[in-house]
Amino acid sequence: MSQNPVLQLFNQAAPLLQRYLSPDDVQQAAQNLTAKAQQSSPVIMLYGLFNAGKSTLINALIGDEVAPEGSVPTTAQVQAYYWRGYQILDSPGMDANQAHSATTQAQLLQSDVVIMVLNSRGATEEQASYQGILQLLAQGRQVLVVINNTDDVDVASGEVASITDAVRAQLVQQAVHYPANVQVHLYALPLLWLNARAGLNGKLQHKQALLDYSGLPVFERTLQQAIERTAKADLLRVQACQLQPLFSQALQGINEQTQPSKAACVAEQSLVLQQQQQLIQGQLFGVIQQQSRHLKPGLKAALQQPDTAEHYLVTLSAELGQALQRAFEQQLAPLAAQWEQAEMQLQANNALASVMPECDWPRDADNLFAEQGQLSKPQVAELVNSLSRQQIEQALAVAQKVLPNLFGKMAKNGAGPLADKLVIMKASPWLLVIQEMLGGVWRYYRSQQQQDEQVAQSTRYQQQLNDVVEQFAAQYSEQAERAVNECLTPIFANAQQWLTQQSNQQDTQLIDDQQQLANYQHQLAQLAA
Ligand SMILES: Nc1nc2c(ncn2[C@@H]2O[C@H](COP(=O)(O)OP(=O)(O)OP(=O)(O)O)[C@@H](O)[C@H]2O)c(=O)[nH]1
Ligand SMILES: [Mg+2]
Repeated sequence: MSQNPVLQLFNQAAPLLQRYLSPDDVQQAAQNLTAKAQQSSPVIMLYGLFNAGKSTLINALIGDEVAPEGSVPTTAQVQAYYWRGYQILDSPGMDANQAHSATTQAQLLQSDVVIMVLNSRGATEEQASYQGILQLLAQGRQVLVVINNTDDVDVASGEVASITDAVRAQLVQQAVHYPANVQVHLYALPLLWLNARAGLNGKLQHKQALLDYSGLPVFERTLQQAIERTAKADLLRVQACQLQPLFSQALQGINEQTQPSKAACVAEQSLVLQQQQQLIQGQLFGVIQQQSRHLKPGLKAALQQPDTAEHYLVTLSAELGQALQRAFEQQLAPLAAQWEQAEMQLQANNALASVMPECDWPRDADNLFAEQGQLSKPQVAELVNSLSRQQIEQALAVAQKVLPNLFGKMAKNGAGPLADKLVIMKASPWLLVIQEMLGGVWRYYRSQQQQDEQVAQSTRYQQQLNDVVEQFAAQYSEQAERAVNECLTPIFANAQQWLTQQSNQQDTQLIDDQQQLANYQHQLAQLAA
């Protein structure tokens, strides 16, 4: 059995087929092939609508009333008989009922010579039978068409010839929808008239004239020839033909998962991420600009009231930081939902298992997607905390450059210790940066005041105070925007990178399978040729 090259090829391809087809389909094909590989002579099957006379024809061939006949749907399952040593199968009418037709179709795949029985009364209108015939021819199967029951037609007026011509014309007309080889097979297709009942009676009553009239002897010769044409090599070829749709189906399954649908899906998600990043950034920058505008009058008033200034600065810094955090939180919530949706879409596409990047940020994906997609405070804090020491140092360096007066003192001590402090505390770097900056403003103001009490009351000092407030507002905007970017960029960059990685990984596997399957398909086509 393992010598059978079709079976061998199938066994090789089976693990791959299973990845893209239902287990039932693959198992069914395996069973059919194994059964077929064990068979040494062709199987003949009678096929057609109910009441066509299939069972009567079996009886006529055998010369005995072995198969039950009837004017209602009679044959309920495929039944095997023997004619000249060959297995001949009677089948339920293909239109009888769903269960019966399913049995018939399954058995049809296993048969090598198919006798399509048409009832002379409706022969010119049997669309389903024509389709069946053309499909069988497309599979390279031996087919004989029988128009049965001459009792119902007017032989003398030439009705036999006109029905035959009409049936053949219908077949030729519909064959244009099938591969070119079908039309070639069609010209050689035997289309015979028969009176099965007369044939049976002729045999039973030993009446040669009746037998000759029935057309049975001609039919039997034609059948014998068809069987002889079905050599062993043909049996193998039929098996290979039967397997071809299964391979094509699997290849289609792979194609569905690869370009363009999956690539389009990944590209779509990538675009969604980009848009989301821009949107969130824009919203947060809006918040920052608003904050920066509003803080100026209060800050200026506060710096002129030494008693309450310190308290005001602490409150202001906390409020600014918290407002920004809230905005960030609000903006990230839809993002979480978006990612969840992206994940679902990609899963539906069977391409990716999960869209959450396995990266440092966010460190805990499950936490990020807490119930109802809401972000909790600690989760946002974690995002914010991811500002690196380097990033904080950069922020301080900028602050020193833009506000040399405010951060002049710090320059002497060096930015390092302050950065260390921020990194260690990490409760909320934005808050701390803001506090530190406001502290700088405060320290500057105090030192100016101590150096020259009079100057503090002067116009020049008022001017300086304005400058400080303006500078602080500008510096705050720049710092906060930078912090927002530094938080958002890695989140999105990681998500994008992860998407690409997953997509490439999947593609490699799919492309390998695709090539392998195409290779198997080529081998199968050679066996089917
Ligand atoms: N007069 C005449 N009657 C026929 C002929 N062939 C079949 N019949 C009758 O037509 C009826 C249906 O025949 P069956 O052989 O049972 O038809 P079938 O195709 O097997 O039908 P199902 O098993 O139901 O699918 C029976 O009553 C047969 O006796 C024929 O050539 N001449
Ligand atoms: Mg029957």
